[in-house]
Amino acid sequence: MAKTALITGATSGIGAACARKFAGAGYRVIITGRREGQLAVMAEELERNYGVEVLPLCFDVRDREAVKRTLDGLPAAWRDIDVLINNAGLALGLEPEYAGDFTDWETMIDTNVKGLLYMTRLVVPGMVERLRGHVINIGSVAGDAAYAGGAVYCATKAAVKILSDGLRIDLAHTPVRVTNLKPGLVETNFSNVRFHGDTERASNVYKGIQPLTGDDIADVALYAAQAPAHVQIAEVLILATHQANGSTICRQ
Ligand code: NDP
Ligand code: 8X3
Repeated sequence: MAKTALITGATSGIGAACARKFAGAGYRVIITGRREGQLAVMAEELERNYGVEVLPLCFDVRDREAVKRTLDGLPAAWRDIDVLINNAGLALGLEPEYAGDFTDWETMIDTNVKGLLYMTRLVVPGMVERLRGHVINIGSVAGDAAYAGGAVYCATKAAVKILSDGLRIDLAHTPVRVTNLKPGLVETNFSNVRFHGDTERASNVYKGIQPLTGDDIADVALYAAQAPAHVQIAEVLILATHQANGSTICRQ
């Protein structure tokens, strides 16, 4: 039977690219996000292009009860999740830490940290029971060091690194693997969201440099998932060629 991958935030960007990449490799995919219409469009595209089974699930990863209700209510045929890609996440704002917006902070922490934890807590026990599974967290270069105006976002991605490391330690006695992928600049809807819909400001983020694409990250996720069972790709930093770290970007 084909393996099953659950991808959070599969309605856009890196998550959508992972859904396509894993479906293309023959995985059945559970795609999640908050936008029901977009999930339906993705599901139809994946079924049509790759001929795989798709289960779209609409919920907000910040809503612990909704996450639990949805995962507890998974149809029997979809319960055995082989790969969990904790991708749903966002940055909001680029203000100095002493001037940031409380609501933006709470949204980032609730989504990037608490949402990832809810998913992990509810999916991983089944993996341990079945002695099979892989958690791929989408961290960031932003988790390696702070950059100007990014402190809270960077802190959430530093948390993703530590939560990945902790989970790997707690699962070391099992065959379940944990990977933390740390992309640099990837051109997606990320900056539009960060700048609250200011598309001009968002497009400037990718000016003068060839950024990564969602596909570039999905390639690495699939590689990690398909590595032989004794190989655990623990962490990968993926940068555009002209980016050296979170704050060193060489623009032409
Ligand atoms: P996008 O904005 O294109 O995609 C974000 C996805 O997350 C969407 O599918 C969105 O779905 C989903 N999402 C956001 N909030 C929630 C929520 N509360 N509940 C459920 N789903 C949610 O951005 P990216 O693809 O770039 O971002 C994906 C991940 O990659 C994030 O964790 C981001 O931090 C990380 N990342 C991005 C980088 C970049 O440069 N783009 C670099 C490094 C890491 P919907 O709106 O339907 O809910
Ligand atoms: C997203 C990459 O550098 O914009 O995590 O924070 S960055």
